[in-house]
Amino acid sequence: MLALAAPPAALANWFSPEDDSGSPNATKIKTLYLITFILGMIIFFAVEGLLIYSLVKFRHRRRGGTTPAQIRGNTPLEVGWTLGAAGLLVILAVVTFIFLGGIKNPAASNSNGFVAEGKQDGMKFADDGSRGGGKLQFAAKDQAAPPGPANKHLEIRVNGQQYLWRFDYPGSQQVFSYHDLIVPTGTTVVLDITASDVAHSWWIPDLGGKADAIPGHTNHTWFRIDKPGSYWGNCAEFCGENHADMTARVTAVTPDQYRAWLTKQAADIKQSQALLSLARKTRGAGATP
Ligand SMILES: [Cu+2]
Repeated sequence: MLALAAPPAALANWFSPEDDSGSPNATKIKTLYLITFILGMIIFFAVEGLLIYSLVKFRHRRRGGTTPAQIRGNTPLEVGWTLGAAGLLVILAVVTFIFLGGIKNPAASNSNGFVAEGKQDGMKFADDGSRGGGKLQFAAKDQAAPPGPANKHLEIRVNGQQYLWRFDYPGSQQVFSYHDLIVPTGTTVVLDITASDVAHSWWIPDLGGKADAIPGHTNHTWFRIDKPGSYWGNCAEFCGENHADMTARVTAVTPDQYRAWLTKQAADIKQSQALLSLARKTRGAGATP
């Protein structure tokens, strides 16, 4: 009972994965989990119920009562539950493979999603090695590109580093952010995940499964948020003494707000770089960097 009280504190639901964002992969993970869970519960209650019923009904009575029939082996029953269990495994395997494609492969953006202006080859990250028939590194999942034109989805680079996440956004200007990832709603967001020091793991429970962030390799995952809101997660791979502080927040805003945020963030970055350069110059040559 105490263990059951713990899941909410671990950012999970009571007995199923979260999917509050409406991201198709998160929803499919939850549905697959529930199908498996319900099948398991049916078997659990059938077996335990029969066991408890038999224990009570055929218990030894001190006075009177006849000794119940003593049965040693029953071939039809034994064959039956062996085939039944095998059949159940086949059903679970088939259902899993039906859902797996939709969890792994990105869905298309919604019609009201973000459309980058004139986004073509120039806006793709140059060293993304695993997409479009390029080289495939062993830690990378061979994930299909989202359906639809290239300007209809967003490819964001995620870098795990002790102890924060950095996000690099595609576009003609340099835009990056730390800890907070801003994305447009209704748009398929593909993450190219890597790390620059030790192994980390990207995980926002509401947006789907985990993806390892491994130095020297790029892993991919994706999500599509249909509901504006903020979704929290933690680094899911112990990465050092401040691992617990390595949180991330994904905030979904409307495509218009996203466009406005991109412009402002680019301007803020430019301004802070200019101020830094000015500060260095006014400190004069020979000052500590
Ligand atoms: Cu970490």
